[in-house]
Amino acid sequence: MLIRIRPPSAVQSSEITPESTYRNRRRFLAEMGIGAVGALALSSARAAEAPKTGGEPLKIGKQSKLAGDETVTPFETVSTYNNYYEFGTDKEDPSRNAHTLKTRPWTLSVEGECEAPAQVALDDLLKPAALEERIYRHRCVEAWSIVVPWVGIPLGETLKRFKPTSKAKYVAFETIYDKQQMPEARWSGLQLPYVEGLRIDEAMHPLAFLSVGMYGKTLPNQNGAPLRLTVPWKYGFKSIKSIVRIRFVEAMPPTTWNRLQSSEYGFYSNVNPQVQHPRWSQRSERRLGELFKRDTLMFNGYPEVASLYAGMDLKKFY
Ligand SMILES: Nc1nc2c(c(=O)[nH]1)N[C@H]1C(S)=C(S)[C@@H](COP(=O)(O)O)O[C@H]1N2
Ligand SMILES: [Mo]
Repeated sequence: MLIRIRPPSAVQSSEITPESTYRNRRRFLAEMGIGAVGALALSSARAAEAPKTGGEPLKIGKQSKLAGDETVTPFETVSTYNNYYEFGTDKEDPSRNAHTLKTRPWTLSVEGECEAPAQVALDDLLKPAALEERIYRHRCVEAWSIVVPWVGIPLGETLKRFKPTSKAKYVAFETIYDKQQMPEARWSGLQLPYVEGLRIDEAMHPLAFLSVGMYGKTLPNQNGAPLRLTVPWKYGFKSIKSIVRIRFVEAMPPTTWNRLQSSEYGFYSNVNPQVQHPRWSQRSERRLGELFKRDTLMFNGYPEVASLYAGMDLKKFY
């Protein structure tokens, strides 16, 4: 998002040929109008370059369309245009590299200011609650947006099971960090593990969601398998991927992009067309797959969260 630190040796001549072949083949197929299915049938080599991960069907109890009539972005786009810096800084890197992440078994540690801290296996976290599908708009600070049918569980109800105390004013989240499984991470330019945070009332808001799947199936690794945060009224970087730790805390926790450049990335990071960013317009956005820009909406079109910020100067608390 901000910087790309890559030593010259990171681009080896051995990599250049397959990379350009890959791009050319994609462009060729796109120009021929051959869709994803045709492309895969045509070229098993391409499948090896862009591994598809995740993908076990999930049982869905309840469905909510929370993006109006807006068209769902194709799975092919959402699973190949990603930010997941631990697997590379180019949009196509995570879909090619994230297969090295081992997502089973997975344990989530819930700690800090709560009466019932626990280490929970992912399956146990999911058992009591029926899985929901929620179609949300999702906007990156880089001025692109997508509409995704996520599958998961409400964040607030899940957190309540661990009985946060009155000292729990914020919730801190942490991504797995394993250099062996994430060999590209050393070039990310980020201090890792990736961390994010919400104020407790934001985390308890019914729109805040923990996703375990999308498009009816378990998450591809590049989209944050096996468990990622989804907060649709905030910029994409708040939606931390592959979460291993959740901590209830009294003080505002650090967040990865704020640590890197606090003038550009605040703690709140609510989608707000009135607060400008030095490098990307926050007034409008391009929905991936669409030609014309759309106006960016306050709170990304989720005005029901406005009461969380009553009386706050959102230009100051960006
Ligand atoms: N661990 C981790 N989580 C992350 C990121 C990252 O680099 N590492 N990128 C963030 C950013 S900038 C965005 S826009 C979203 C992208 O989510 P998506 O790939 O599912 O669309 O993931 C967020 N979560
Ligand atoms: Mo982003």
